Amino acid sequence: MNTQVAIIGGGPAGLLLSRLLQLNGVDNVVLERRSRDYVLSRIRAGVLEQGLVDLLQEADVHKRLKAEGEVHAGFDIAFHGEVCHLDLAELSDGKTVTVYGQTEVTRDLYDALDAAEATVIHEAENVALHDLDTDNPRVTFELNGQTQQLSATFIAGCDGFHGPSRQAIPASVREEYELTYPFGWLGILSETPPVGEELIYAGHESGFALCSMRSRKLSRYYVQCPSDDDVADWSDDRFWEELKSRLPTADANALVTGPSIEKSIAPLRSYVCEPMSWNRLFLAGDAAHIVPPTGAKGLNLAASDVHYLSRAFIDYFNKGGESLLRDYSKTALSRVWKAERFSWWMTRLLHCFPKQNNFEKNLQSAEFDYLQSSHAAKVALAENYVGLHY
Ligand code: RFL
Ligand code: PHB
Repeated sequence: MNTQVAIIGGGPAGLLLSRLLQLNGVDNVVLERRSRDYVLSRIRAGVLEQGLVDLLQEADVHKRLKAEGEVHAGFDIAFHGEVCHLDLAELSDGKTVTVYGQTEVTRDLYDALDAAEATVIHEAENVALHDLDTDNPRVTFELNGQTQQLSATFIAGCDGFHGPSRQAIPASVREEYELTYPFGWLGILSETPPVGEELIYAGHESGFALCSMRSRKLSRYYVQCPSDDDVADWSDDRFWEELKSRLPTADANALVTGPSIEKSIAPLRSYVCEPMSWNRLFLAGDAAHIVPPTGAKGLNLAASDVHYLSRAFIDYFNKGGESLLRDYSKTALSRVWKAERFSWWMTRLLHCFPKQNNFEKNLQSAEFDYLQSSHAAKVALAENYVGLHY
């Protein structure tokens, strides 16, 4: 098999890249390790920046998003019971975010790719990258027990944090920057109406909590927990009790509880790999970087990478331009580091750090007081939350 761009990974980054390339006449093949049902069963992000919404419109996969997605013009940050409202629209010249599940974005992309008869190969096992520093890079994989080969002009590594693409950059070239946090997020999905119209991020002495949603009937809630906690130890009752104890009283009283339909623990990590490209290989999304979910930036960063990378491939194949590909890593990393900074800042503001001393606790309180009292601080938060321009 031969193609112009071999895309490893059929998550949101890989599928969106495939769709944008296909609409611009660039031939590509997606290789995904999992089944489609498995990919569509993963509950992940929920908050889309306007930049991603625009990109989904460009990819012509926006109709359901426009009909079912909820535009949010603000959210609350609570700290030890005090509430600060962020009017995103007022603070950022009318910009907003859209609440629409990553699972639905993925489903819409699959539907569009199917309709266009794009090649997405599922359950491709033992994917391996070869000859990246030659003009003829290749990917080998196993499908139904048979070894197959895909030759391409370029390879796009969109295979998430645990995929093989990043590892194909020699260790002598790769710089890795990493912070791990001594806690995770326990998340549940429940068929209950959300506690309010907008998201609530809450910092509390026993830990962070987040009230989010997928629709008017489906809620998504998170509580900070020790990273080695076992999800089996968290009954629904224990979860609801913990969540309530961390929310401002009015929100705790308004909370509608019910059985969870999904429950999982995600570790928190900040990570960047530099460079994001090496010879014929280009990384995008979680394959190159991870942010803690506090700022809702992971999926949105995957989207901005795909924006830069799709333009670079299209320019190369349709006009012979090489400069966008050459500059891809530098261009993408400049936005990545700003999102890393913001996600780290919001995580530090709202979480309980086990070894935090009183000085650090007072700094956290001062940070929240400053946010509450300063228009400039609110503008800075809003500018980052709605997403920096790309
Ligand atoms: P993905 O989604 O991990 O997709 C990578 C795909 O590659 C496949 N793969 C392979 N394929 C072939 N061969 C191999 N050897 C392979 N190894 C892996 C995988 O099966 C998968 O299908 O990465 P991508 O596309 O870069 O997308 C990134 C986003 O998924 C991620 O950043 C977000 O979900 C992060 N995130 C959030 N981001 C936001 O922008 N807003 C949010 O509100 C938000 N909330 C979240 C989140 C992530 C969370 N977790 C679970 C860490 C909330 C949570 C709880
Ligand atoms: C979610 O709805 O899953 C969600 C929302 C906001 C975040 C993280 C996750 O910051």
